[in-house]
Amino acid sequence: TPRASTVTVLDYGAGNVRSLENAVRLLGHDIHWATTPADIANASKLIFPGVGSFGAAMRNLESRGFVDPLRRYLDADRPFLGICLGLHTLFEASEESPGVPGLAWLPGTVRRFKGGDGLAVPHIGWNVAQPTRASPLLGEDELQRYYFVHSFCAGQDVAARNPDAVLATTTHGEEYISILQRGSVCATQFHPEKSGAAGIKLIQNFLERDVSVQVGWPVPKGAGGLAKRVVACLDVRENDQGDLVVTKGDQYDVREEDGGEVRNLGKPVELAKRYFKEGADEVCFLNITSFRGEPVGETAMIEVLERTSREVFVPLCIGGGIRDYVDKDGRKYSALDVAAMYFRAGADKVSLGSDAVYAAEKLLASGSETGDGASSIERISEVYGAQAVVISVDPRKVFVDKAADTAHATVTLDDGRVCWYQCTVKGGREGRDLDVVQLVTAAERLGAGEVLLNSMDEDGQKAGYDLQLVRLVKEAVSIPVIASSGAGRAEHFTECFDETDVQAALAAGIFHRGEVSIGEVKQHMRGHGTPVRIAGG
Ligand code: 1PR
Repeated sequence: TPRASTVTVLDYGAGNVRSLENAVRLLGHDIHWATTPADIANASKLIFPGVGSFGAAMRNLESRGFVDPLRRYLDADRPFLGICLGLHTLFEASEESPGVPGLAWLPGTVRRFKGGDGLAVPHIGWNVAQPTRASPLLGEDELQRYYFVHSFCAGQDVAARNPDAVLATTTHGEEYISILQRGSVCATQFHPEKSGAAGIKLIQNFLERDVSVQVGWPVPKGAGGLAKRVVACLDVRENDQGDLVVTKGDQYDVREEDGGEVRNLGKPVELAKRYFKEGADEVCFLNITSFRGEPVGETAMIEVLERTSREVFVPLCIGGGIRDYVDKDGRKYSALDVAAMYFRAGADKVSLGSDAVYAAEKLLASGSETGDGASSIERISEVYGAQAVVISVDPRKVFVDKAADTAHATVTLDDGRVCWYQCTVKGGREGRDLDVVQLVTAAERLGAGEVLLNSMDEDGQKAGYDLQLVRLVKEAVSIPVIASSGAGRAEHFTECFDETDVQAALAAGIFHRGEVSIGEVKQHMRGHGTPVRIAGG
């Protein structure tokens, strides 16, 4: 029987549970992985971090004989914390997997976000959970922002049928249940293990308190809505001595003047930790020379992820080298195998650069609206969900005399010149006959959940984001877009958020060189009235 300080976790191997494990261990508790129905019956505290799809989660519970013991556990009002799908499965059904019955501990059906009106779905990012009452689960804290990533929610109809179980609601176009609690059974739509100090606190409250006790603390109130995210990006590669370093290019050239040494701006794990402490909403690692080597041989990147996820409790994205390949011994790896390895190591999302370009080209050549299921975007998205698949776009301007000279989508710059944005592969080394709009729309159709939009022209220039490029891409898709390349001052972030609808802005050089800190960017955003998450307050 697990000790009191041991929490039992239901895992079925689909996605990143490492961060949850790391959060529990950070708090000084042990984890017991449930493998048999008896493990559930014997648990003193149970966490169900649902990942994947509703149908897959329920099938998995069925096949392990977990459904009845779980229902008995819930009916006995024993301490339970469901996360994300772990909240959805408490209901009768979900539109995500029609016909699949849930645990039906509460009545209602989980539905897809209505979307529309420029509302990005999936709902990705830091949003406010507005409590409806006080609970030891939340403590006496101020209103908090937590990290959400989902396309389905328990909406108002479900809330109306279960008023006593709604502990907090969040709004993304519509209001829905973001924290559920009845007695000792709790569930969050967001990921507390990815929600910085606020999320760790919630997990601690669940583990160390009797959350079913009635308390009369004041209930905080405030404005909700999705915060604009500030993302720190670390371009990682080996230097000439063979050490993994964070480097930074000038229009993608990462060597010192005249082809000298690879610029070294620090160690990946140390920098990621610093950015987490400063309040980064997300950390992105790009393995920028992976196309040269064998991705599965890149054990150093895996170690970086494993070490980072022990101390950094915000979403981690990794890109570079996620594609099918054959190693020197003739062994085949799929892009899905490579991605799976990174998810196991602590990544929440993977980003695809070159491979997304090839997949888009293939889709366009086929003349079909939908893919054949074979591309890396489709396969990873099917198993891990669209929100786990980012495409990283590396465009550069190609000038033409007039728009009619090219079949590609063009923009007219302030100086009157006309250009289109050409997609490149292999870290910008090779241009393709594909423009950014073609790439992002095809990738969205294939199942990508987010766009990381770089600019080869603006990279490292510190002159601000290419707002025309950002608008062009943002208007072409409904998935979230992260603007990247060119940030030189805090004002560039607010300018980008004012003038485009992007959900996030990323920077690298200014953070690495300490010219502007993430804290300064966020204070500036707050002063400017841009919705922002200020870590710890
Ligand atoms: O093609 O799937 O193997 O992925 C390769 C990945 O590596 C892509 O995501 C590609 O963007 C990235 N990459 C390849 N070469 C470089 C390079 O710089 N030589 N880096 C590179 C991309 C751009 C951003 C940078 C922003 C912000 N670097 O990551 O952080 O431009 O910089 P700034 O704030 O300093 O202006 P695959």
